Amino acid sequence: MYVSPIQLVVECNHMSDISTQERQRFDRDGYLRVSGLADPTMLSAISAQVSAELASQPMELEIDVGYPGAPRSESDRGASTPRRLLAAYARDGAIQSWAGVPAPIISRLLDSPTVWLSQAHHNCVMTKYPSYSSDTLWHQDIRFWAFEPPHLVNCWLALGTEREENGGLRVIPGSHRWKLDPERLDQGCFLDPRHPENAAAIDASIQLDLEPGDALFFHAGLFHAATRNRTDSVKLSLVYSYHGAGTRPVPGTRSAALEEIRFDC
Ligand SMILES: O=C(O)CCC(=O)C(=O)O
Repeated sequence: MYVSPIQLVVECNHMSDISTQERQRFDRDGYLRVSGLADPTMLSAISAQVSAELASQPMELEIDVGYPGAPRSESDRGASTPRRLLAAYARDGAIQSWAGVPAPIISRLLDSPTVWLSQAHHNCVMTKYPSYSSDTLWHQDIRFWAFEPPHLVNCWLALGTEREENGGLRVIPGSHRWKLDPERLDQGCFLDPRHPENAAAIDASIQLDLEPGDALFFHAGLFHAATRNRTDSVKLSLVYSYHGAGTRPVPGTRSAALEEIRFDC
């Protein structure tokens, strides 16, 4: 059941903004990197809270996603490796306060004075541990979400350095604008890399390196992928998803199951 979110209205943090050129680049490419959006004080507060909660429920495990490289069964080594700390916004503290910082940028990207944070999707700290992490194949986040129209933007905050070797994100620029032939997808709705059009698009993909405190905004329809973490340190990223006033979760679906948080920008 969709619960009216009216009582959860939060003021935007007006310190963050983007230029017209950045907005145009986002429309064209489907992503925008904003360096140092989390200042050092905010970043260390978020990182301290995340470190303190690394073992706290609710969480999703690598074994639950079952991606290539993940432990297969509960008796496998690494079976208890976390993949995501869930319900991030409800964890309060710095993790929650952060949600207001990207909101004015989302407002500009979606051309909507009000923006809504979905607690039903992402709303998590992505954890990527050495040894037992997995590969995320090429996908659009929106594939299993139900919003009309399906315009959402993720804000991915890097708590540490993100590179190819620790499983940082790759994207296919402009793929959020594709009119996609369903034959290009496999049964899990991942891009089938054997399809010639997909192979060419994957060749043109780019790695998005991030520094601690950088925020990556990307459209939920943008194809992205990431490998497992081949370093010795865990990679941590705080991820929220937002939509504007013209988009609503479809009643009766998982996307409408949790209250949304409204930001007036
Ligand atoms: O960190 C990764 O492997 C990518 C995660 C991702 O794209 C997702 O959960 O939608």
